[in-house]
Amino acid sequence: DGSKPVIEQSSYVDHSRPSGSALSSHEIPVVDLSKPDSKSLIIKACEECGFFKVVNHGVPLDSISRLEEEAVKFFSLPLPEKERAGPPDPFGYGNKKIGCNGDVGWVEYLLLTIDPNFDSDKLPSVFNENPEKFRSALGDYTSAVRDMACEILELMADGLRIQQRDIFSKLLMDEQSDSVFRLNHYPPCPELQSYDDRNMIGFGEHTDPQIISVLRSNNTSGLQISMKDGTWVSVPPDQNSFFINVGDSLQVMTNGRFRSVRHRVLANSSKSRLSMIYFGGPPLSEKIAPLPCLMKGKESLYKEFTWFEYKKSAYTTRLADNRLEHFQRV
Ligand code: GA4
Repeated sequence: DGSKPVIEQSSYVDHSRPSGSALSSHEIPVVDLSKPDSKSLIIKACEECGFFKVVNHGVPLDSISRLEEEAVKFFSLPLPEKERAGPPDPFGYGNKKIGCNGDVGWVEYLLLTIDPNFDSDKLPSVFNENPEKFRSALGDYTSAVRDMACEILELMADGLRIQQRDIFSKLLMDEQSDSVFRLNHYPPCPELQSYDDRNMIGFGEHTDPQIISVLRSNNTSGLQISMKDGTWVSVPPDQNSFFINVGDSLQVMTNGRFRSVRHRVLANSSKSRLSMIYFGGPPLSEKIAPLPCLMKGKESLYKEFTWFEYKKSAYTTRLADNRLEHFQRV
């Protein structure tokens, strides 16, 4: 039918003015990975924002565009075909429903594992014409992005004066690492134009449970982050850069020194937004607790838990809930 969603790729100027304070990009910390000051800028950004933009990231542009092309192709399929790849339990296609506790958004998505040992027969058989092409684009992209995430995590460890440089990155490199990958497609929401309330939710506010998240989107706005004082700041889109989120697990490991950032995505009235996010998580059996070398006589703010326990508890919550509350010492 004629209602196939059209996804804009990489090549237009975004004139939309999303709601939320229209602050310019200098509010968002920017880290140039090729500069020697990147380490201190990363620490500052993680403490103040829990969020920053990365330029000169070293991820081959070709690996980004190949995966983007596959994602565009997938989301352009007729709905019944996409639905054959669902529901996302835990991997597969989802539409509007997020998680299983009643959250909804103006979004469709694919949740995927990046574990190469995962039996691909258990994966949705959507990429029927050329599953290999999709798998290889996904594999190339996720390994390049994981390497960049590890470089950043090592700069963090260094910047925090932790002896063991790979204390965080080794968790992502572990064969058992519980990392996931997500492709989100936010179709244009035409009804928005007729309302003054331009706050239609694409993806509701939340923090990411993992250690670190690496996001790349096309040139459509929508992403907002919550500052310490609770104000929402719109993140100007930049298809050539990556955005890093501190996750709940890293907040715990730094005993609250780094901030797990609340963020959300607002729907756009005219442009399609496509984002790809790598969520770097530890092995399920990993104990998540403040690193002793960061405590310096201070008390732990958190009860000890494994990533498995945290994840299990997370899946009983609503998107906007404070998932760490349950693990805080009082
Ligand atoms: C938020 C971060 C990742 O997208 C995700 C999400 C997960 C899901 O979509 O299934 C959750 C959400 C996320 C946190 C709370 C639970 C689980 C939906 C939800 C309501 C894949 C993740 O790991 O946690």
